[in-house]
Amino acid sequence: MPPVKKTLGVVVLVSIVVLILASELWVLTQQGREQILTQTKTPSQVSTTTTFTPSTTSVAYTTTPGTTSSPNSATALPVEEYLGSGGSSAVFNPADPAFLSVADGSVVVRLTTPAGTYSSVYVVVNGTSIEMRRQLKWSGYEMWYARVDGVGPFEYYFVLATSEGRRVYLYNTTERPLFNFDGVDRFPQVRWVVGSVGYQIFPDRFYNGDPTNDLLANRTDELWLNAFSTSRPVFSNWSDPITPLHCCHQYFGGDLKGITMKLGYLKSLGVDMIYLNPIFLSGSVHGYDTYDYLVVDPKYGTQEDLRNLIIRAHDLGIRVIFDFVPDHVGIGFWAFLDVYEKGPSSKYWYWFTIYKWPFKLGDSSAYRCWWGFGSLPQLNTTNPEVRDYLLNVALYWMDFGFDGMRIDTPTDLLGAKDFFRELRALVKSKYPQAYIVGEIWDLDPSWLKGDLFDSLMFYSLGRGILLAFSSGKITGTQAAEALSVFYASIGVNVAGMGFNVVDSHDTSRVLTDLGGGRLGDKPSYESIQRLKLLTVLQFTMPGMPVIFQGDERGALGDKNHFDEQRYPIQWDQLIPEVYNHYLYLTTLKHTLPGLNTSIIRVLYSSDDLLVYTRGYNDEVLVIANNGLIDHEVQLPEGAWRVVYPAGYQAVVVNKIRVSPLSALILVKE
Ligand SMILES: [Ca+2]
Repeated sequence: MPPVKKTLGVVVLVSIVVLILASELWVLTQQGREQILTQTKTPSQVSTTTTFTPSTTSVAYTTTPGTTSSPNSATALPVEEYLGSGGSSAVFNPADPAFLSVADGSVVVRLTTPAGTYSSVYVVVNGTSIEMRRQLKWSGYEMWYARVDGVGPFEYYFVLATSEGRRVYLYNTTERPLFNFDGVDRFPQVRWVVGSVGYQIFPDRFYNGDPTNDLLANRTDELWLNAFSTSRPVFSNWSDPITPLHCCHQYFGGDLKGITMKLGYLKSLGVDMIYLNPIFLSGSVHGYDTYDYLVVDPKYGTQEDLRNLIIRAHDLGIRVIFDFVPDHVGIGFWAFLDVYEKGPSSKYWYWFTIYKWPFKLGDSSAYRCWWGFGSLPQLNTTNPEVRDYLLNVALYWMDFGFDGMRIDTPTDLLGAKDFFRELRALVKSKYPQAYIVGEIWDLDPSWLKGDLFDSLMFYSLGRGILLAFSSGKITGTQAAEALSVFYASIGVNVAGMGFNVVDSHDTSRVLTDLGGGRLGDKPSYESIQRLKLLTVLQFTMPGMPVIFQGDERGALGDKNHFDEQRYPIQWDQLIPEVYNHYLYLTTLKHTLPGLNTSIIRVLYSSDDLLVYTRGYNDEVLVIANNGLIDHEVQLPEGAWRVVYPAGYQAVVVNKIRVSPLSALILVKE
């Protein structure tokens, strides 16, 4: 998107909102007595920036006296006592993927309880007790998970045990005391994402593989059409200085051939997926002002160039997703020009919302546009013709060979959720492993329930939590709490599909955010240490770390200075320490089995420390220190091998020291 539009918003820190769930929570005693366990005051996983609310249609834990005996009581734990009303509350809603999803090939069941109330929690599956593991903890609540092998129908209920030996049984309904999973995965995970490393490419600024197309942008640049602009596009050599038009109309000549030529570089870096900023005919450097959705922009090459890029990438095992911009177009969009010329007699009149005609191109008062920018007329996506057109565009490019799409500003669309529900159904029916990511900056789990997106661009994680911790703006304890809220709010399946960005074309580069300076500066030792800390976290979160082009080379760029972060990659400049660090992280991501799962457990935190494990058996342990002094950390039981920093390779037990502004990655021996 154009740079003007983005603000990170109020990111992350977390406040817990207690909401009242409509249903009541009941418990069935072994004698068949009916007791109100609690009027559920439901813990909800809500940050100040999410719109998450627990479903009010969740299961009511009711039962009728005498209708059934306690199922499986013989195989469950012995019942010693039952909690009466006012004892405690637990939250479970099997219709919400946050509580039940299929991840990494198994069903993951999760339950939220008040923190510290229960010493152990079991899910009893077809008569067999599986101990649940404490996964996350935040503001008085904790979340437990259990993995049920395979994906098939099963019946289950929960047993919650206190340290004094009391037991609480959690059942479904009066008529059907057992919960039932029917074996149908309604939100299948796009499994290839889980172990992948992503890379974002901003085509004009990546690599110039074909100088013959460099000036073609001159024919279509929006400034020639816009009656409200006197500027003209600028064409620059690869290392020329930034001009005030840098963000959007200063062209450097990068193209699709250039990307193809650099596929070897990307492969050796360990990239598994490329996200391409818009490549279709448009009037700007960024391409979010589409002129034709079905034409590859000549300044980037031909359709054959694109086909060649995708084929070559696939040959190397690299997937490619495109940037889909359904909300708005450019003033050079053919249907919009038809309206501009013909007025109400245009058959595309109702593709837009026109306030007055005739109008001048670029007049934001004449038609509905995106965030008031006259260069970006908004499409009327409540018009079925427009919807069909856009859906066919998405399918066209999927048929062409793309592996998924990143969707621009989805929340701004008219009739947004209806549109994206339709889009998902259409795309997934033909391409079940297509990856669909929405550009939503705050964590809004309502988009992640299985009917809309597989992931959001998780700025809320990468910048809201990880960058905030690495830059010292929040403590380890605040980070642990925020991470817990984040991962409690979304399904484990979604966590594994996370599109985990720490920066992009729309933000400053993280090395700049971490004190490394602006374009052309030499980043300080401390800023590089902080970058390493941040990226260890980014690469060891569930999901796919996505590198913004050049971050792996130590590039700098301040968004507030004409979007410096978009400056062309200077291929003769590289900070080896940074590049080698990224290279090592992609290797770890590919080789440590724990990082190829969707599960995280937050273990411990303090002012400076954040400690968590990855994998269903805690195969990987990460210890991060954002403080300026070193700390001794108690290790979980067993022997641990240090795999980061590289070359360390010691096996340690009991305790380990972690240096200031650094992280350790250990694997279970
Ligand atoms: Ca070129």
